[in-house]
Amino acid sequence: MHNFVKKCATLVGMALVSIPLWANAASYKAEYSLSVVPGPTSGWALTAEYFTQLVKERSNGRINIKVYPAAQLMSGKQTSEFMLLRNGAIDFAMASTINWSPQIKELNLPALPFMIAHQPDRFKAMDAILAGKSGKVLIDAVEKKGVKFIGWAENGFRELTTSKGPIATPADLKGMKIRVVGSPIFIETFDALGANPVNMNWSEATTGFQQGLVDGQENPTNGINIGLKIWDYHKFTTDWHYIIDPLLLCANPKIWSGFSKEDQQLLIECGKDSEQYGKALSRMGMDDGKSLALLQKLNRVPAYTDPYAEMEAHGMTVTKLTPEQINAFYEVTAPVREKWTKIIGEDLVKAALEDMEKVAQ
Ligand code: X2X
Repeated sequence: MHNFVKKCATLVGMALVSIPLWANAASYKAEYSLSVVPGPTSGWALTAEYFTQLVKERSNGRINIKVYPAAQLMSGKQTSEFMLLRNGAIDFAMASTINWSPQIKELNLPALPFMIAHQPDRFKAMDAILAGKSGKVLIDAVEKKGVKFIGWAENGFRELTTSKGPIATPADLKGMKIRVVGSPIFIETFDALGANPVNMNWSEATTGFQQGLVDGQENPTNGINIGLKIWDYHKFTTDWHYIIDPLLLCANPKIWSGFSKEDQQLLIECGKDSEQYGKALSRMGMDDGKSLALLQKLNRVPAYTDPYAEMEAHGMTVTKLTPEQINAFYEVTAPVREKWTKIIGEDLVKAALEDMEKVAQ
């Protein structure tokens, strides 16, 4: 009898808990879209897939999000992603600060050439920005422009790959055609380096590499270059860490406010876990082993574990710049940092330098 009463009480309790969930689920979309610019083999798309899997599992299938890689939702035009998310044509995006920087000037901060590369530990410096005062300014700037910020992830530090090389000094880059994203700071940075920047959407870039329209490009090693088999086009890579693009996981505000408070919290928690996974994918083989250990724990280790050995095994020459060599690039790009510090906001750049200072030994 006692057991029977207990069972009834549990059933009643379950019903009480479940009713609001059913009520909410009824107003949810059967499927939400999530935009990603590069293709499905990128660390970025894998991070987005991981996020949607976590959300599906933890919501017991109530929230279904489908990843649309390869800039499908904006016909390849990556710098229009922000507007499409804001106006509701896209529900969620895991987006690069680079692609949104034409609309949100503060997002040029991590693209200030060699600013983070110049720090003693670039990963710690990036994390300090995201967790610090300057990160808060970035989030506020994004939200003020009309989308809901959920969390960070990482495409990675962008390294140079070229068909001619090796590149170890600014002089080596002279006159080389380098594909860049259509965001003005890139054109100015590569101009300052003496190169010949060519603005091209990522959707057309691989064909451009194949046809030799450009001599090089810049993208993260783990995040993009290895998945793309960049060695089919470029046999040289230079580790110069010149900028990084953190990824912003965001939602259209109407879509966001359609979720219950509990589900909003669930999405934020899934975002935090996918940030850890995405950063580990981006940093694997480049840190003290922490990233690989996390990927092993998650049982999600890529087919290779040493990115440099992987590239060399495919015939690439890897040039890892010393801090002194990076400094030469840092000096040449000083005018770009000066000009863009004014555009981004002097207070924001100062806050970022202070955030990074706190973790520099
Ligand atoms: O276009 C690029 O280089 C990429 C894929 O990294 C971005 O979307 C910023």
